[in-house]
Amino acid sequence: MRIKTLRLQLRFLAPLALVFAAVAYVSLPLIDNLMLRWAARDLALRGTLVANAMSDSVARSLSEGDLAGLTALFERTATDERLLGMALCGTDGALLSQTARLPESVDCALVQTPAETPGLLSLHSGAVQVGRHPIVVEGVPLADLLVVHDMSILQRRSADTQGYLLLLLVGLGALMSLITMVVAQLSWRGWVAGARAILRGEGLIRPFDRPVPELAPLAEELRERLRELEDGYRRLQVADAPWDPARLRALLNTQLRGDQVIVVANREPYIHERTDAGVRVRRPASGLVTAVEPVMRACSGTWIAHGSGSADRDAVDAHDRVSVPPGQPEYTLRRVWLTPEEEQGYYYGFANEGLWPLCHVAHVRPVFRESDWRAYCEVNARFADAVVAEAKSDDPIVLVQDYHFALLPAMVRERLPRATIITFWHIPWPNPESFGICPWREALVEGLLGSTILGFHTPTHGRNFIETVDRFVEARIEHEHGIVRHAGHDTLVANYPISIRWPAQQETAGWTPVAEARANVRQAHGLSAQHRILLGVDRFDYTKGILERLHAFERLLAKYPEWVGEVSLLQVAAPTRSELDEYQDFQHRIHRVTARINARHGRPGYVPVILLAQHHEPHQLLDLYRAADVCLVTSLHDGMNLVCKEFVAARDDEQGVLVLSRFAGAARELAEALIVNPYHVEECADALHQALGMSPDAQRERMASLRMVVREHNVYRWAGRMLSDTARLRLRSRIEARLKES
Ligand code: GDG
Repeated sequence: MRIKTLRLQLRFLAPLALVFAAVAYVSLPLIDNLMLRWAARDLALRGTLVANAMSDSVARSLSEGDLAGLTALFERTATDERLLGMALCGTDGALLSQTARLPESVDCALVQTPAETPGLLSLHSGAVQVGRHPIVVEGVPLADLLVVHDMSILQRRSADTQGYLLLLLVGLGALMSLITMVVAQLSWRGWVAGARAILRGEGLIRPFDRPVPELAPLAEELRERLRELEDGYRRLQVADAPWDPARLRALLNTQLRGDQVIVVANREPYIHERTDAGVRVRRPASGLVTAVEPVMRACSGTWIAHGSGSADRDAVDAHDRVSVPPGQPEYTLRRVWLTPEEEQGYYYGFANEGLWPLCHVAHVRPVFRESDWRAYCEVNARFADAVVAEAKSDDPIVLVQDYHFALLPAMVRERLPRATIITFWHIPWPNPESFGICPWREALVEGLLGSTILGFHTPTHGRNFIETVDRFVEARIEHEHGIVRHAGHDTLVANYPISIRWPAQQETAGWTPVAEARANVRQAHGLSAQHRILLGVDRFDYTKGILERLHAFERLLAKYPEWVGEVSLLQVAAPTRSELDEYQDFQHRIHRVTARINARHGRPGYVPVILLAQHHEPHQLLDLYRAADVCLVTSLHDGMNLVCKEFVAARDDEQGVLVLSRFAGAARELAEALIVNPYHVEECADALHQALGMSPDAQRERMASLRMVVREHNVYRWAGRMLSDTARLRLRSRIEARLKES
């Protein structure tokens, strides 16, 4: 830092010194010349005075013919060290008298030379000056008095003066440079401190930060401009070119070139299971995995997850790593092992019995146990260890996924302060009143504030989070820009609606044609070719509104009996968290209600509700989506919901109707769906009736519009927007670091 400052100052001082040298070079001879001329004029005047004073004596001596007395007078007068001698010349040029020391070069012939300066005849070799002074008595010129001055004294003085002047100029220059340096140093420090404070988002108004008052208005202006630029940049992103894997890869290879990406998620994307037929690799039913996997493929990073499969340990190397996808490796999966107790406390307990119902506000009471909380803290710390171990530099990009890791961002931030931590909260964030019932609300919020970016699906969830921060922790909030400053660190709270991978053309070319899929699915369930299918695909979770869906369907059959025997509800309910009582109770209840509806409206050859409570392979789901007439998404509260987007993507025939809960994040984007309140049974039954009766043209119109939205708002856009913001913030912190260095 010191060397840089010195170099900077030298760069500034060198030209200043040059300017001073030039001034001295030009001005000294001029000053010298001027002073000589002044001195010559002075001497001429002095000569005139001497001549005037002597004119009477000269006249008398001449009239008396006393030339000897005149010479004696001249000798006395010429004792002055500056007078070299005197001579008296007649008007005819004859020498009448002279002092002994008169230089040889001076004689009365000079009297004939015309004078340029009155009284001044000439300067001889620069060393003497001769003054000619006529002696006039009563108007009659009698003679000319030559007074010879010694100029060498003047030249010596001039040299002395030059020396003093030079010294003065050097002294002045040095003084000015010193003052300039001090002023520059002070203002540079002030500017740097000011700029740093602005970039840190502190502004210049922190009382403990030595404010620079003169910079305050400028700082405000600067910050405002920066924010406007950033906002404009983000707005531009909304309307720009479509996102696809190539664009995402380009972003990673250019703006984030060489930066390591580490994902932390509870769920692993590939589970190795031991079966009778050997080890089998299973893909979990998870919206998160569906969304994050394509990003990892594009950037070849490391995914850290809980190794939950029975054959997981057999598949990893000595560092608990395995390359995935199996057979065509594109990125690394790093498994973290948990004991059954840890899994029980952290995953089933705190995350799924506590945070899940707390954030979904789905009328299931959250359970908070001290032991679960302890396990949650310990497991978060374990995963933070894994992140630090996997990091190849001190500033990796860490993508933290979901409510299982609320404490991890602050833990990683503490050990890798320069890391860019992007946390995505896949579920809703409730209002502060609801969140406030959690005994560890402050710790959770502070943990999340270790993130560089905290992402939610919708602006409402983000706003709820900021209000929660406002209510429970000490932080400075810039509402307009979604920035929270806590513990000297900024977190950008923003919304990034998640989505799915839009299928490529070569992929859709391999799909079973719709007519064939319709026929296959109907045949598999013993339904006639014309039978209508309402489809539900969910994890078997109480937040998904499966019970409300059954009630709506039951109401449809009661209110519009023409559909009885014509339409069935085919519900896929993938097993999930079945270890928990709440889930077991819920799943039993669904089975009971299903049985009741089937008993009430079913008849031989007609099963109103077909409940498929088992895991399905992705290609099976695809066939179901393509075979359905209506897809039902009736979540009571859902961060986004990917099933509705998968349904839309599957319908390249532009047929099929989507009925969508207004409480799913997806309802914000998919306005062409039939939007319903799942708690309103009558409204839902009417929507089902409307969907079943919708003409193919009306279906096409809505589906085409929905497809356009999902194609554009795909998962690459979700990741791309987050990573673009990441790149922007990393650039910003690099500039900030450079400023700190200077
Ligand atoms: C969370 C948020 C948010 C379902 N059954 C099977 C199966 N699935 C797949 C679906 C879909 C995924 O699971 C479910 O995604 P969702 O988005 O509906 O919901 P969550 O799992 O609750 O996910 C949610 C999501 O995170 C992403 O941020 O949208 O709001 O709650 O992809 O197709 N997949 C397979 N077999 C099944 O039986 N293979």
